[in-house]
Amino acid sequence: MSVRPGKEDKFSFGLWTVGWQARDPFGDATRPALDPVESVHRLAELGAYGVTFHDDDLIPFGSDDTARDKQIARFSDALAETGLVVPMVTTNLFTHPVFKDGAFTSNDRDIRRYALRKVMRNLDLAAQLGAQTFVFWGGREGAESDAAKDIQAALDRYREGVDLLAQYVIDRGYDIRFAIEPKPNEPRGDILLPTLGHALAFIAGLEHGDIVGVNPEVGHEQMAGLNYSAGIAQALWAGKLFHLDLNGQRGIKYDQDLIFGHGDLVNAFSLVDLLENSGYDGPRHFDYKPSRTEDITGVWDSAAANMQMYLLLKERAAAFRADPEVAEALATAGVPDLSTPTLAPGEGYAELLADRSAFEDFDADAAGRRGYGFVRLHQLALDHLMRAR
Ligand SMILES: [Mn+2]
Repeated sequence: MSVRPGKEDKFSFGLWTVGWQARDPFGDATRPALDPVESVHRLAELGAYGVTFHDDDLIPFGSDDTARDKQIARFSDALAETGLVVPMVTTNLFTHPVFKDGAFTSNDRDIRRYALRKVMRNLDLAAQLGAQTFVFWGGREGAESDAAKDIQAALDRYREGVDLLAQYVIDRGYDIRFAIEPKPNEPRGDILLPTLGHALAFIAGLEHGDIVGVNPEVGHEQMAGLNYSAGIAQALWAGKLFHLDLNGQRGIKYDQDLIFGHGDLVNAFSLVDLLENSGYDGPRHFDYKPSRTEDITGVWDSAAANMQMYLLLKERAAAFRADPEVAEALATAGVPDLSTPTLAPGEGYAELLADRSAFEDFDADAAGRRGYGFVRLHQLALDHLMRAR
């Protein structure tokens, strides 16, 4: 099959992904710095439609206004030349030592105020470049020891910060929505809003929660031992899937940031099957790291591999859904039946109580003997995934 991606596939990459110089806690950089302008051109050639960045990926921290404006102009020219768009922008609130105890939730009030100003400046840039999603990954919002952080106060400050920034976006008339990216740990020992579920609960308590959703990342949820595609389904159900970060992870360990599908392939299959049938029309954004062993050729090979994995899985998922035997297995499993409301139209608990067939005459033993055929259904999915059908 052809796996040549096109702009209609809506693949996007962070500048920090292909631009990662492969510095890790144990070793120095193995690759030279990449000019963001070159990344834009190479990603466009490979078939991506979008590029995303943290402020500091594009404009080195501490640049003066002249240098900042020049870099934004160079980047804008590259976007115009390639047709690449900027669907999402995010803020680096984690690299500089000032953020070592967090940004919105630092114990130091001056640092909290500085962080909000850094984000406001970056929101202006995001609006200027046409980004419609602004991601908040609070990697330093957390602690290593319980006594060091008053969690309830930290959540108050987190809410204060996000609501203030949302008010700023609303007052400026920016067409921007926020997406919170959960992660359980790394770099902090424990991070606030550690999972998708924590983030959804936090959003429900915001004043401006209507413009705040989530940006779940494959590896981050899997680092917590959670089922990513099931979490994405809940985010869709809540109307809160504003963006997502695709990559690969193998189990509960450090954040591997592997290529999409190079971790839990079966869950990646169910994710693509879900996304492609969900009506989600946002970017398919890759947040991965080219392995430290790769040279620059390997970097671009790895970028292409992410897109190839997605398109292969999309093709396999379509074949799965088109197979009449799968349709029959789904029916046997009762999957479509779950969409039928448990009560009939107009029924309430009084009618349910009056329905003897629901309880008094219900044969629980007979119903308990039913086989659902879930194993056969799952094997059919794996047959399609492995192209055995
Ligand atoms: Mn991410």
